[in-house]
Amino acid sequence: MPLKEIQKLGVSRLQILDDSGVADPSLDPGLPEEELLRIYRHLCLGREADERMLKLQRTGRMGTFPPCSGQEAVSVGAAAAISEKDWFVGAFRELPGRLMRGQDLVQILKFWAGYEEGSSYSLKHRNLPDTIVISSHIPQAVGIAYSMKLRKEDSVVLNFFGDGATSEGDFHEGLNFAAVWKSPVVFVIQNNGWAISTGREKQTASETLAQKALAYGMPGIVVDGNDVLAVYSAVREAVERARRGEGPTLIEAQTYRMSLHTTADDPTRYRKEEDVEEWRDKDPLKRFRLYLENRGIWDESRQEALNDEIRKEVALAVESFENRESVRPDTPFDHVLENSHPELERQREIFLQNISRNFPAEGVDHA
Ligand SMILES: Cc1ncc(C[n+]2csc(CCOP(=O)(O)OP(=O)(O)O)c2C)c(N)n1
Repeated sequence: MPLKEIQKLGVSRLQILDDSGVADPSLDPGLPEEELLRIYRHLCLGREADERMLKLQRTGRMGTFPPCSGQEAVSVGAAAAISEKDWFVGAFRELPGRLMRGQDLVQILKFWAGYEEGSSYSLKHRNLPDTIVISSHIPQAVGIAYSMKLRKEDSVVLNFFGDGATSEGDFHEGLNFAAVWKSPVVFVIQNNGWAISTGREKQTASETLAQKALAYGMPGIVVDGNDVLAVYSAVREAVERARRGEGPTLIEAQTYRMSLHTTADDPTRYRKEEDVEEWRDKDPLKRFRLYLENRGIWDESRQEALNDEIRKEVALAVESFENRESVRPDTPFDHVLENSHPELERQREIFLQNISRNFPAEGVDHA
């Protein structure tokens, strides 16, 4: 009996802007000028904040953090494609998108400096905090999306994670349920080529990460992750699909981690400088700036004005962060459960005693 092909599985790749910033006219999403400039502003703001945080960490004024330089177009393009009623469930390399979603930079600085206040925030903007435990937020994103569906809210969840996260159990469980429940969620893989020092090809034999979608019964697409218009368009289409009740989509945004995994990492131990150089020419900021210039809505003087404005904005946030009131070291105990608990209070007491014993000079205020 002859073999009959019963399924055709295809994965496409979307790119709209070429390296010189020229858009394919048949694919250009035709965004209004104001929105194009808002997108560019957040790409630049994200870069400035990221570079500033690296300097703060290097001078001992902030804790370990994961830089996102080079990956700005993914979270900004995706954030531009959702609205205020939608949820933003990021991992930890979405700083520019978080800023676009109205998250306060001072709070982000506190988070990476290890202050509990950095994690305790209202869900007014519908952004969830950074997640360090890889892929643990995927089932949560699916749960939020499913609850939106049950409540008949017209809201979609945008969920980011790295290429390494697609090898974790939570990814598979999350995607499986999302598809079965037709949850309105858009999964965006920030495929930056590396999971710390593990290269993409060492952790999965899949030719693309987007093809993993097909196993779960949802569409998967690859986009050029350094092309902000391509990311925007792919997410926009997936969001519209989700709003129509047609369920989730998996988007693989191909980008590159130009910087360190975290400030505790030394990438020269495991990757070639030539690879990094090759990607430098594909800088998402450079490419989008050329696009704006080609359209006649950007020039050097506007760039200088923007640089000035952004530098001031970031400097103000840093100043406010550095002038913060000191916080009680036991604040994490306030947030473990909704209400306090005798065992938790006992542990809090032991913790405070240990601090007093080990750091008497700090003069910890137990009040
Ligand atoms: C469950 C879990 N396992 C291991 C780690 C340690 N860890 C931190 S980041 C990282 C790599 C993540 O790679 P990827 O998902 O590609 O995201 P990227 O860091 O490249 O943005 C690992 C293994 C962790 N945080 N959580």
